[in-house]
Amino acid sequence: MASILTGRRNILQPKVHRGRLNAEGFRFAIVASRWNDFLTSKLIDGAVDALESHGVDEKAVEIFKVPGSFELPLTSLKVAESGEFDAIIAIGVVIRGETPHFDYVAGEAAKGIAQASMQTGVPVLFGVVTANTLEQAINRSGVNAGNKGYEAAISAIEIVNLYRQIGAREEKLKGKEKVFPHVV
Ligand code: INI
Repeated sequence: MASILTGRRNILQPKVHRGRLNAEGFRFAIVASRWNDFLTSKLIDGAVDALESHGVDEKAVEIFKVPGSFELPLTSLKVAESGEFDAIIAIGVVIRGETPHFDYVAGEAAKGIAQASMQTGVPVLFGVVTANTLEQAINRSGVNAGNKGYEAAISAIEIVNLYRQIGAREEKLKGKEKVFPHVV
């Protein structure tokens, strides 16, 4: 790491924890909205491509379809609560230009997906395209370049590996004295 003061390499080199990109042995669920299906199907393809190319086992991926992005949070919560999956990739497309209630649908999807994750401890990745125009949505759905489903799946792989590492550290620390609480 470089110092922002001197530009030289810091003497202090903290240990960095980062999840590897290996999907082998993990189980993933994709919860996908059917609204704007011509785009969400591309996002699903992107997510499946990412998982496949990073070694996910056959039969370790399942897809749950919902009518719209508004239904993503509760479905993701239920799937997370099943305890069958290491991570969930929530997929949807919400377009402002075509959605008078864009803010409600997009806002609730984002808030609810985060809540599902926090409530269960199962990572739920945000693979929802929120765009002002159809053109923007197309550009983020891998029809031309870039695919939010692919990106969310890569993040899912990284984060399950990181949590596995954190879990392994916790196991190792069991019985050892921790640095907190500071007040006795
Ligand atoms: N759902 C979406 O995923 N994207 C949209 O752009 C959208 N629009 O345009 O309204 C949308 N609406 C449906 C919504 O998510 C629910 O399925 C519906 O309101 C029933 O609860």
